[in-house]
Amino acid sequence: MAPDSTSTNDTSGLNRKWWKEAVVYQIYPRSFKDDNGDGVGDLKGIISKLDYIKSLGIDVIWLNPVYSSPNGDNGYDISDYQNIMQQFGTMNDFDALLKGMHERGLKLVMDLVVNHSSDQHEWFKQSRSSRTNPYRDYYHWWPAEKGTPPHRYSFFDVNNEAWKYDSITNSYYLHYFGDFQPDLNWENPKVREEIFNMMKFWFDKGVDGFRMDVIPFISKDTTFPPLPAKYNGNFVDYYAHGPHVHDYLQQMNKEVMSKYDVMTVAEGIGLTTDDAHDYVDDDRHELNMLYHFEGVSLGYLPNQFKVPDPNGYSVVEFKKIYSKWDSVFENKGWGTVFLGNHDQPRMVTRWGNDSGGYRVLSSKMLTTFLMTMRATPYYYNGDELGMNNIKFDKIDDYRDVESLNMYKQIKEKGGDLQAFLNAQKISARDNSRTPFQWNDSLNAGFTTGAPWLKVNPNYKTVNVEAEEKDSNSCLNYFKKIVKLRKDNLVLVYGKYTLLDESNPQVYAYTRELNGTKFLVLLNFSKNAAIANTGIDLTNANLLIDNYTTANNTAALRPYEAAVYELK
Ligand code: TEU
Repeated sequence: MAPDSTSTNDTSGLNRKWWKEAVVYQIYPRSFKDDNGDGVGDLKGIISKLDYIKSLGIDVIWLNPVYSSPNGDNGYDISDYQNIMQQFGTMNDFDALLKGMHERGLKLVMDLVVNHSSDQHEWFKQSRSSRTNPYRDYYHWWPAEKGTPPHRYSFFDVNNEAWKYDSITNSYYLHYFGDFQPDLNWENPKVREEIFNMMKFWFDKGVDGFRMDVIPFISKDTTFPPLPAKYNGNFVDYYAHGPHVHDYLQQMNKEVMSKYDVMTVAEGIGLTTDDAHDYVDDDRHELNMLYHFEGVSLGYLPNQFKVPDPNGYSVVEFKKIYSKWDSVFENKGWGTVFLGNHDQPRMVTRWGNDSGGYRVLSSKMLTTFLMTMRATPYYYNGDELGMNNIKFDKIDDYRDVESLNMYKQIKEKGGDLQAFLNAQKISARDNSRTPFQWNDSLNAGFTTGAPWLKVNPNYKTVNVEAEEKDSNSCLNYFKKIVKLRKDNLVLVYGKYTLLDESNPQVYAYTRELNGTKFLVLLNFSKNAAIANTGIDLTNANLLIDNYTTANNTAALRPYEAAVYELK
């Protein structure tokens, strides 16, 4: 297909693009469906469920990494970028998966993890072997005779130290994540060339895009100056978003993306609204979209590791953040919206209410939010079932390197382990990584073996088979609202206007396009609430409501979500 072609004949003035109109559905392959009974999801498993995926009405699938990996961080530590992880299958399986998706009109977006590789990658094995090895400059090394390198924070290191001493060459190497995930040196043109060729390999196979892992981290100040005394923990300033990030992305676009009709989305860690346009505006020739962390960071206590505020989060703040990010792209660029992914807890637990009988209602309410914003929605597998956090009691149940190493760190420092475990019940990544719930048989129909991570015991009732039969299920609601979005361009491109800004319970907004006007009312609380929009709803046309009975008033029931067309 021609580069930059649109999905439509664009006479609308909307700058229409297929990736703006798409609903992206994220599949976590490790937990989706296990075909061979080893307890780990695989590509054949996904192939066996393609009809289910198609039935959702979504257009694009983002697949977490499936490349060869020792799995220190579930595939985010890649040892061969052009091969498939053994546990997941073979390249033939991959080709069959891509074919099966394309036959169904589904597009496939892969994960691009190029800030770091695995320490088992051949490049790193060579690099660490001697100071004169041709691969030495593929990574960041600090010779020990220069003294201890200036501190850099590492996400998954037990001591949060990103420099690791390697005795083979008496040097330290840099790892912003686990010590098994050495950072690649993007300053080296050979590294960039290798990565661009690898991207072409996948695009030539027909892959439709990349989600780019921690992409603002690829450029760093490689003189690694000591952190200033005033350092406030802002990654963007000292760790990432370095002097060449835009040069590298422009080079990548020119040499790779510009030659294909594909979509790209940055994991925009640390990026603010001030940075956004430089990454995604058409005339920058870099990426198409980014997803920011401002929304999902709300409601955690400051300066602590993902500890939820006991008072919950402020709905007024929530509205402010999403409205601000909408306005950034009012005239240029394009946004994204998400509430869950493999790094986040389950959406309904974190942003809705998974207790007191509110799981289904609040889950549908959040889905309504995601499907009615002016941004491409990224929807995480299992959220369409209203899956919630498993909330492990013991550290032994966790598999995630982030949780395990943070536990070790707190233990070594003599910190409060119980408080950590309590917080993890809300915020740990493994909450969203539990096996997908297909039916009420053994292990939720995910595997016939021993699942790599425990299955949420609520699978007996929360599962695809049961929800397909229930017209009021989360699943059927999801299909309905996806269709509503796909059928109404106003939900994609229409102007967004926030109403009743200071209402602490209700999120209300209109969407408008060419004379069509929709009103979205969302009660984010378990109490009844009034939406003070000043709009008379008597004659409004109710398009969807998460309660079975229509309402047509400003009075909202607990976690009610309603979308109206205004006459
Ligand atoms: O995530 C980067 C990242 O920001 C996370 O480490 C995040 O900060 C953390 O989950 C918050 O607790 C990406 C991937 O999405 C993640 O799965 C990987 O572990 C990480 O990069 C390293 O590749």
